Amino acid sequence: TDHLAEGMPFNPNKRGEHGFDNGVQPQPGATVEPQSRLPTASTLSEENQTEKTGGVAADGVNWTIESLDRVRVDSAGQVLTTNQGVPIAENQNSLKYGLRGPALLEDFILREKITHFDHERIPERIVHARGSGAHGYFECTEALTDITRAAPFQKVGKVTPVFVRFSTVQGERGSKDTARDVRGFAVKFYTDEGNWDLVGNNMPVFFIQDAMKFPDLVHAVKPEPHHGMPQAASAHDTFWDFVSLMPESTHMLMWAMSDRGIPRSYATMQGFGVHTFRMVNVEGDAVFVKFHWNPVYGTHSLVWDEAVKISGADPDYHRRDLWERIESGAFPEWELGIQVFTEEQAEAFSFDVLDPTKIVPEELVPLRTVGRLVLSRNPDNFFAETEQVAFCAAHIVPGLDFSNDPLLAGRIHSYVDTQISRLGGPNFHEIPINSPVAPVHNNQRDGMHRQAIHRGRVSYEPNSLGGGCPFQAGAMHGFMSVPARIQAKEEQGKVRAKPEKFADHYAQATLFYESQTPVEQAHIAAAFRFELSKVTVPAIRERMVSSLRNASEALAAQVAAGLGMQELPPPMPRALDNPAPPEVTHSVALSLRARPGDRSIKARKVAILVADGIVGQAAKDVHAALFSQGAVPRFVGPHIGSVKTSDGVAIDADASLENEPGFLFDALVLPDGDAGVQALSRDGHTMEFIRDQHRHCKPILVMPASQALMEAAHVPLTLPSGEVDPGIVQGHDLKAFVVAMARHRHHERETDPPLP
Ligand code: HDE
Repeated sequence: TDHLAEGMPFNPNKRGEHGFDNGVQPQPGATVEPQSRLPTASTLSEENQTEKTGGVAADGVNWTIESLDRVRVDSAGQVLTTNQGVPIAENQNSLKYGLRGPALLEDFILREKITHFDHERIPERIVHARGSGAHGYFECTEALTDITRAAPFQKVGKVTPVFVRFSTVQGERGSKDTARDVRGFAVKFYTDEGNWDLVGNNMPVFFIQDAMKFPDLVHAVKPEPHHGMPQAASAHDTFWDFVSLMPESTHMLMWAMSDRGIPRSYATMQGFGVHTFRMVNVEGDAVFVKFHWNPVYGTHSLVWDEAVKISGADPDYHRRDLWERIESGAFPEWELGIQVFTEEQAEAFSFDVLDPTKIVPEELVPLRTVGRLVLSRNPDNFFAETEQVAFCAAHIVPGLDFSNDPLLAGRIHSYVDTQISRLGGPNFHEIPINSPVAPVHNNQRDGMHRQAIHRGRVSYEPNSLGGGCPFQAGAMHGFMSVPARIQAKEEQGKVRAKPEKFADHYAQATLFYESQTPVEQAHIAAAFRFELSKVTVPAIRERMVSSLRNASEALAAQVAAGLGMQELPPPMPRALDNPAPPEVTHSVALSLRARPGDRSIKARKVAILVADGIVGQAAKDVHAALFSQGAVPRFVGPHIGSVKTSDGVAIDADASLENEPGFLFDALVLPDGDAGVQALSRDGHTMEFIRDQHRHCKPILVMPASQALMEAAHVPLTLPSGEVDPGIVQGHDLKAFVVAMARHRHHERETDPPLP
């Protein structure tokens, strides 16, 4: 109002118009600095308090926060207006002729409101429609100047802001989080030299070798076209029909059917760039590189029965988990590992590094940890940020380059193309979440929804009227493709075919399966059994088992038995009879057990059951102890609200047995106090709660009076073998309970089928 009073229009939301001095009115006649995107002192993250938590983001500079400030809108204390800024006097009634008369066409306020509403939705992503994102930063921990000139890797301590989106693949935007599926792991680095999108998955290989097959794969896995089922599931005929006819998908199927397909949290899964990329140094020398994200919290998964139940009680399970971790300050974090190898090394490998159905085993080329990724801030608006973010495999920066992976080649085209229809035109790079922090200058003009107001009359190059600007950066500064020689043999010419090593479809499927622990192997067999049992056409089930025989006879036999097959079908004929012997036949790194993480109990959700008559102090003590170690303990009772404890200690239940069932928690504490235990045992929810916790192999602390609860739920205190169950801690031994929790799950308790 001060500005208006002085007769000068000024919109504090558009500080960019007047430079960075927010709130300072431009003086009449003063030259206004064009908006700069360089960081100012105020972008230091020490001042990056999040409004929701009041917490301070971890060290580092986050330029995106500054660059997005110019578009953030906060309506607190503001008058309601139309999109033209016209104040609206009344927002309850449309304009009518008389109290009971017809609504009037001239009501531009109603028409604007309804018209905007009619267009609120945009098309969902054709794949990866359901996702969740967060802001954060990448910090370089090892300078890579010897192999790349890419900005994020130039100096130890260099911080690059990022936006990351995780997703499922098959389900639609409103589907559940805990489907058995691949997860997307897409990272947008806002580097000093433009945006780099590392659009990866939580599995290091893919179903197909060539982009030509991608629409077929997606059509096969998506809900079947006649009836639109199933949602967020691959367990149906068309998917298994397709993959059983595509033996190249066998390796990826192993990953997808493993526990990787049902992660516990986005924060506890790995990420991979999948394709082989290149890094290029200032001299122009190139090496091959593979990208790995390894979670500091370790790799942890759900069990299938749990995933199914969660999808009913909380379809937003992973979204909520990501949001809550960040709000509570338990920032998800990953290390970036790279595998670096030369083209000559690659030629000697038994597999082709251009084949995206193959990994480079870590035993062959070890991982180098070169940085860390921290997610420290939730978006302000889901649509504006998470929905409108546009990742493109084509977005790379100087110092990086593609390889000739034929799947990657198709992706380089696909992503920009899809954004044009999804986001409504070619200017999607101007949507705030997508706009780079590096300055953008070129002669592209116009198009739908253009934001930039280009000055001058020059929009071509070469020009003299604009002093030749914007000018070419030259080889020292600009992006340069690696002048890699194409290794096509003269006589090959243009071909539609694959190199020979692509034809080995099984060696690495075998490697993966053989490298799993017995528990993981059992889960893979159970997942194949479940998925194929949903297939209605017997010939498809048989074809899949016949293909599996080439990867593992043991696995194929178990799956066949689980499907009630009388005898094994003959193995599928192989494309390549004598593939080159693999360098590595057992890779510890492929098991989830290889990365237990920091072994803390941070962010773990623990239910402490309470009811009238329990011993309040004991429950409070456990709560305090778990909280102090970073866990998220919650009192769960027959109803929310106050609990009358036997010792008069005040406890408020913040969840009920009905609204937060047992499978939503990582661990369980059963209380002391006979009266309270009796009250709990009268509630069927309690029994289900305990049985699910036990069945899903979770740690349980059983205080003395609650032995009776365990008995009432028919849950044994020992393992099926009769030995002590290390996941069940009796008494008040909190230390032992925390140790049991650090192990996450106690699979030695597991039986298939589960105990009655
Ligand atoms: Fe994607 N993929 N993809 N993909 N992909 C899309 O882009 C595509 C592939 C991946 O959070 C789409 O914006 C083709 C591999 C992620 O917004 C689309 C091929 C990998 C995401 C597309 C592949 C991925 C996508 C859909 C084979 C792992 C979500 C909407 C040639 C390395 C990104 C969109 C986000 C999204 C095309 C294969 C990862 C249609 C043509 C391999 C994480 O452009």
